Amino acid sequence: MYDVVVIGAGFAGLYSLYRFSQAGLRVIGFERGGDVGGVWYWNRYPGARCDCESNVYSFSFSHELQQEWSWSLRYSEQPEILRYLGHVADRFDLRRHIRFNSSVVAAHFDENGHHWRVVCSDGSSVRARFVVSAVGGISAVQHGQFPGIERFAGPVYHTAEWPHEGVQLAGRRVGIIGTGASGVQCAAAIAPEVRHLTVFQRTANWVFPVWNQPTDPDVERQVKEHYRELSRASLETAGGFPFELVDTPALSVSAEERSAVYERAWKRGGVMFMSQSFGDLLVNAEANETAADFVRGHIRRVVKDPAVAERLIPVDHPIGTKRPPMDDRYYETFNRDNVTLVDIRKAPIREFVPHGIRTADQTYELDVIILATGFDAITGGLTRIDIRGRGGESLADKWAQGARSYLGLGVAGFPNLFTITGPLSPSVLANMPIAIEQHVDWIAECLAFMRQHGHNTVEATEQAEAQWTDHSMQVAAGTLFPRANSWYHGSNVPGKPRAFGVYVGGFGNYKRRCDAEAREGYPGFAFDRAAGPASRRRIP
Ligand code: N01
Repeated sequence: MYDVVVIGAGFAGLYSLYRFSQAGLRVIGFERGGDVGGVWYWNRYPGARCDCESNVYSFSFSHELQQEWSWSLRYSEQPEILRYLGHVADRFDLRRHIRFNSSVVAAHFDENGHHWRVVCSDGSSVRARFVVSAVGGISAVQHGQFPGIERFAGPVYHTAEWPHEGVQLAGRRVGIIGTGASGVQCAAAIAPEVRHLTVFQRTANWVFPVWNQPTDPDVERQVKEHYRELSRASLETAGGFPFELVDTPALSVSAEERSAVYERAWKRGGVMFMSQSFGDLLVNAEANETAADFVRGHIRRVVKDPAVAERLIPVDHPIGTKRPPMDDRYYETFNRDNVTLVDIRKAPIREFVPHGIRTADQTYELDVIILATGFDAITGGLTRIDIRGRGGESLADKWAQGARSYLGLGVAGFPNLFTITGPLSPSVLANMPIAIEQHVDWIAECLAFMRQHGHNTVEATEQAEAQWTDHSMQVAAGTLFPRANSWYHGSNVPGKPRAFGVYVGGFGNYKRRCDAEAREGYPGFAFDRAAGPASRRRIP
């Protein structure tokens, strides 16, 4: 019997295995990939790069690791991040805990024995007192369900299932479906080498530049000197980055000043465009419109064909309410003679045919098709596993009308199950490695508390779960996020109920809430609950 099963060996899985094994627990990790890396193992499409700055999109738990690793670029590309995670696994000897090429297909809680039985796709199983999900919020691939896909004569690749040996795209006619973060990066990267690129766009997105460049040695030196303070500061801020959001309202300054602020923030790039310009862009539609107007101007200036520029300008969602893709070359890509932008909102894809894609008004001849069609995000990684808690209740059934969770960490009725960066935690709206470390540390502390008090089981109470779920929905309802159709709500997955899946109240606030929960003896959790629906403890 293990103490802890960890599902997944990306950032979250690796740190879990490190932290729990250091605490003397018997751990085992299951990873469906052939090596560590998680999303960085799978998403090998050309142009795959992190949209957070490398020196903060990395672990902070080891000062030595921070000091010895050097990032070559301000925003790292996928191969370098994968090398980093491989280095972490080696440096802390974590691979010995992991079974690779092992997909967890089921986890059932045994109420009498107080343990989980975890089953893999090869039929093998283990028992463990705790299951810690490190499956990630953006790991369950969505292929888009296109009629006739099997009739297409050429290869079809999803960006998150990219062949490890690479793909020969030079000289070929390539179609790419999807203009989210993956599609945007991929399209910009492959356009110079393919014979022709056809971008099938259903929803135009606001794309921000990152101004990527080689790491400045002076910046690196300063960061390394101050890593401890930077990491500590990141735990307190709204985004999990070592800077606070600017809080000036956009309409409180003159139009000239506003333009100058946007210009400066645009030049800083990436998430800075919104977080370092004005504080009300995601809560005030009029303020948001001023930022949108700035980016519209940029698109119209860069894209030479005015009709194409208009097609690239989002019309259906406020800026920032869908995750903005980030790329330095995307808009310029549409000035190339070998690139065509197709509006499939106007003329939808009807079917794949042997030599291409037929839309409502035309057939596009293609040799290769790339699906950049995204993920069943936030919940899909968990609901695709047959997870059953008390009374055999299935997690997928419980979440059929939307995810319910206490702090995104625990689910009522599912004892001894923890979900790292789970639904209704800040997850994808925070700097992931920092958010992951905060969750894993919190779980490790909870397990130590249980050991100290002789508890066998822990689970979120129904009441705490209901309060947190309602609170998370209310916070989201006070923002502009509900005005977009996005994977934040599950609206990209046919049949998935629309429910906001992320806590948008800020990472720092969230962490303070988690700290209080632990400090007060876990009032929102029940320990050693007897079988039956009633929770023993109440949230004050
Ligand atoms: O997925 P997406 P993604 N027919 O869901 C379209 C992270 N990430 O892989 O908007 C036609 O954003 C869909 O259209 P619409 C990041 O958090 C991080 O790009 O639903 N089109 C959309 O354009 C990101 O947000 C990095 O109308 C269809 C696209 O496909 C998240 O992963 C890099 C369709 C999917 O966009 C997901 O990004 C890359 C259909 N049937 C990704 N189905 C970093 O830098 C879907 N689409 C860290």
